[in-house]
Amino acid sequence: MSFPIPQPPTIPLIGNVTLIEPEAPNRSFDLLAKKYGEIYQLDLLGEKLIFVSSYKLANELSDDTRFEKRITNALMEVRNLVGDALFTAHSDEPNWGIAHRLLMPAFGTIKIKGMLEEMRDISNQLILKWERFGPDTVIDPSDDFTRVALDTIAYCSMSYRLNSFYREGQPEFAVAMGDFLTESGKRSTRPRVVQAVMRGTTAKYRADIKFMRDLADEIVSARRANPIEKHDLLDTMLNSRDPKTGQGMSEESIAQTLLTFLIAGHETSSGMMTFMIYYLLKNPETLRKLRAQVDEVLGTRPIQYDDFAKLPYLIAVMRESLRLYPTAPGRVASPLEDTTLDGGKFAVKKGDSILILVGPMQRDPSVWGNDAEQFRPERMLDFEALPPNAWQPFGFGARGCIGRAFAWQEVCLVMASIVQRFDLRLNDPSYALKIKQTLTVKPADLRIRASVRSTAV
Ligand code: MNH
Repeated sequence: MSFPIPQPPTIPLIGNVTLIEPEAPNRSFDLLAKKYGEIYQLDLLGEKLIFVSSYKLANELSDDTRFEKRITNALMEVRNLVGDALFTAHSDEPNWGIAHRLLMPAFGTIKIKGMLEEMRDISNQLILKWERFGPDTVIDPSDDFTRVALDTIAYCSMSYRLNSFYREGQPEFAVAMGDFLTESGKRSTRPRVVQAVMRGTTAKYRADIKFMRDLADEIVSARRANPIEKHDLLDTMLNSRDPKTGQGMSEESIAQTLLTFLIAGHETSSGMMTFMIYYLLKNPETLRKLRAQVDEVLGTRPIQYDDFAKLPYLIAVMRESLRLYPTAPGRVASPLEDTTLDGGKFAVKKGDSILILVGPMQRDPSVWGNDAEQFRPERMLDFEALPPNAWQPFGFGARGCIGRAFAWQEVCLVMASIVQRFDLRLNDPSYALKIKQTLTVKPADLRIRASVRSTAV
């Protein structure tokens, strides 16, 4: 006997769409999970979307013999820029397999280790900027982490300098990208009739797409014409072949994949670092312990690759931040056949979209205990003891994050360097966490001050 999946009352034609805050859909989804429980469904403009927020159900959905990733809503719109490149590919699109097999080795730990000095080049730009600003300047960490993340991925993947630290405001490219992602999200919740009359918005959306595509095409063709010595990701894409089919990637596909790295690799990492700053400043004891470890391992010398493994408390802080706020807050699993969840309790159909709310899932008290809502990095020190799929901020299986080792090294480097170098404080000690959502989530309006440590060892 299966139970109906709970659903709030609907309005004809538009369904449940009025329940969703357009500026912060995930907050609405999370609140609805509190009200309707571990599984509920919504009708969003005629499309059914099922939401899951318990560990038990999310773990069951983490089985790629029964479920596959499905591209819905905002990700469908992101295809307007990047088509079938890795992140937004439908599971059966051949370009996904080609790019995946060709690029997996290039994102392995050895290759990422080789990018450390390039990452440091960018990280040092942030450190220098904060040093020169001194304690009297109010810093927007989210803004500077976005500069770091975007410049790092552009420099490491295609040896291209965005030079975001050398400009007033964000570079034109970063603005176009941010506007494009925000608008992609909004388009996916907008009725067609409304969309049709928003000509100005659509024209701007098209112009942003063209601007970014032109830049990516230019970078690819310039490299084709003038090869360089370095084996960066762009070089891998231009010159390797898929071991299975023997096919290379087309120039269009390469340009779309470069843009995908920029999309997938900047807000997620920058949001993560911003959450870490927030949690460290709200938990002085954690910051004190972290700094003690950083001082002990590094002293005043620059961090090296081998140091990462000697900083388990930093890793624990990273994991705990991503547990409470996974910056990519959801992923969609879709049944390969009609099936049931929880031993026959809920019936779901082939092709249904089931959105896993990763934040609520990673706060499930059945896994994390009664203090699940609290920031406590100590719980991550025994990471291997966690049940399978309980911590899943990088997604699952073959469609999980390809850039995980990249992001991990980048965040370790930047955060260790900051803690080593600066005393930090909140500009407004009473700051209360507010979330800003685009495709990803991050703290809104967080401001800090940084002074070079007087007590540095
Ligand atoms: Mn990343 C997929 C989270 C950093 C490139 N990434 C995913 C998914 C999650 C994710 C979750 C799966 C999404 C889904 O199922 O729909 N990614 C993160 C987080 C960080 C991150 C939390 C940083 C913190 N990602 C990066 C970086 C890069 C990158 C850095 C690039 C250098 N991610 C990708 C790509 C995919 C992806 C590409 C798509 C993989 C695929 O479908 O084959």
